[in-house]
Amino acid sequence: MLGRRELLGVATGAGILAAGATPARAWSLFSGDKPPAVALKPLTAPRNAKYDGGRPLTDEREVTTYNNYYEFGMSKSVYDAAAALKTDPWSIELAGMVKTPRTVGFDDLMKQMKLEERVYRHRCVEAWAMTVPWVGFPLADLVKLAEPLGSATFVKFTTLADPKTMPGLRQSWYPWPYTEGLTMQEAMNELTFLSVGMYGKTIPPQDGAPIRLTVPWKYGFKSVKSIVKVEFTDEQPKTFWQQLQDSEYGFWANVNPAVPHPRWSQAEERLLGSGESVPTKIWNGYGEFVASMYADKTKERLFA
Ligand SMILES: Nc1nc2c(c(=O)[nH]1)N[C@H]1C(S)=C(S)[C@@H](COP(=O)(O)O)O[C@H]1N2
Ligand SMILES: [Mo]
Repeated sequence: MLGRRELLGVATGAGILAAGATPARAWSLFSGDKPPAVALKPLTAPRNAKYDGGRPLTDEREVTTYNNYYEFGMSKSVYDAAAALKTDPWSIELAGMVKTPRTVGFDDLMKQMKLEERVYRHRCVEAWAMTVPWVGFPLADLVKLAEPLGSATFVKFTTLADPKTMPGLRQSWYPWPYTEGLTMQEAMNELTFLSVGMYGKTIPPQDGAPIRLTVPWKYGFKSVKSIVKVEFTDEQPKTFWQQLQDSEYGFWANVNPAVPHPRWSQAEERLLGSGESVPTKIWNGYGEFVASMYADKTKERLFA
């Protein structure tokens, strides 16, 4: 048996680490076949005009047919495989340093949250970008519901890991389940959003149904999909991508065009759909909302 580290070496050598795969590739892989008909429900909410994508919306078809969702495979065409994701019933565990650990049903949660629509830009570490109208609610509202203890300083998120429906879990060198984390301060930031819909409908499986994080000033891998657990802790969580390759995909992962990925430039990004290249902005252009959170973190590797 190869050790985990050696297996990882093999995986990297073969270019399997997709967040690290070469960004030069076809931008629209949609070949004209119809994506599978997963029943999506209409889900609309008043648009909050404070958050303006600043770019034309990306075509819905591009957003729903060009994905990163490793649990369903390493390619961008996972929409077919992801149709197997079972989202009903769904529940989320509120765990760790909270007043009362408990599990909340997704439908029950939806009754308690006030939904709004926000258009956000998304910047993948692989240097592609999209602009999406999300429907959801601030993560801060869920944090309030969870009643964390004052001593909690981080929030850890976990994606469903179901070997029956997720063929990617057979790639045993990946540290499943997919996890991500934020500081409590980041979690309470007004931009930090939990999305339950997009383009006026519930989120399709491949984009992270039924509920995903949306943190637009960070590289896309921070936006963890299909969340089953939200855990409060006083230790910085070790994330999925950090466990794979901390030097390339760190905890902070804030967007910065001046800090190249070890294997490619982050100066520009390619817009899904048009394929146009545009300059990347620091904090993905959201500095007015988030930069102040990092003013005192001068010793941290904030941008990769
Ligand atoms: N559970 C899980 N969440 C995930 C990923 C993943 O593979 N698994 N990929 C991440 C990456 S790298 C990106 S860019 C976005 C992509 O979201 P999209 O497919 O909806 O565009 O999801 C993020 N969340
Ligand atoms: Mo990504």
